[in-house]
Amino acid sequence: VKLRTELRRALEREEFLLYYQPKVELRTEKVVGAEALLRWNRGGEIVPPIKFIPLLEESELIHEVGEWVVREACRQAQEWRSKGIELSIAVNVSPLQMKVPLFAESFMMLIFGCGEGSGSIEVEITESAVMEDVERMIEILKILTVRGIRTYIDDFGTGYSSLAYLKKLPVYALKIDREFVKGIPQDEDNLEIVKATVNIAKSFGLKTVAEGVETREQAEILKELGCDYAQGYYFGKPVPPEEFESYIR
Ligand code: G
Ligand code: G
Ligand code: MN
Ligand code: NA
Repeated sequence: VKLRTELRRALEREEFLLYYQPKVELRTEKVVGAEALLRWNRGGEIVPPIKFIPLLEESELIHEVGEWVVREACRQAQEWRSKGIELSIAVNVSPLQMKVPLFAESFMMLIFGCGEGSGSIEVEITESAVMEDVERMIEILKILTVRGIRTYIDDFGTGYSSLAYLKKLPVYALKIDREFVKGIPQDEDNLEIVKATVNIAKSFGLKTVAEGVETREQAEILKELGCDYAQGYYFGKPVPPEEFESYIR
């Protein structure tokens, strides 16, 4: 209603912005990438995505905003590269965006149109989005993978994928939902879930990213379990690009 009109204006007035959260390689403790997370600067108040992404999705604006996210991530990757900061940037893609015919082809054209080769932009798709239409998602993921885009299954463990599909999914990595990382190592159930997920991923040749890592102890344990990457407040919260840059330096 009113908020919807405001959101359309927000796009025109360039009130959307991307925050960045570091992704760390556990083995080396190096920041290898960043996840781009959408925010809305509504007259100085920073609005989180849960407050407006559902509205963008209802109003079809998600397509335009989704394109803006990719172009902005490309621009940021180029700016950072020119400053000697080499990072991959992962963007989140709504299941509605992927329902558009030729999504993968359009996505690649968008990136190349920004003068960005593949390799620096990555894609995150939630497990539940994948499970909505597995066969189509496999085709999309195949195209992105062949073109050199690393793809991630987000919120893994919450979306009921079957092992049969997991074997067929052409993705780079599973992002273990932070619900399962919470409370480890004291939470033994979660610890077992994380262990099992890392091992299943390994047997299918997939990398793993642990989300929601909040302590040094958790980072150490995940590394010992063979988890490849981690994100979470222990390494860094999502922050505006300038802050991310000073964090990297
Ligand atoms: O930044 P925060 O942790 O509040 O993000 C909450 C959720 O919002 C994330 O899990 C992510 O799935 C979603 N989200 C963040 N940015 C984007 C975006 O650019 N596009 C889409 N579709 N979802 C996003
Ligand atoms: O679902 P997705 O992973 O895309 O969204 C990330 C969300 O999780 C963001 O809203 C971010 O603020 C939040 N987040 C990231 N790291 C942590 C963490 O270590 N602890 C908690 N509680 N939330 C986190
Ligand atoms: Mn994500
Ligand atoms: Na998540």
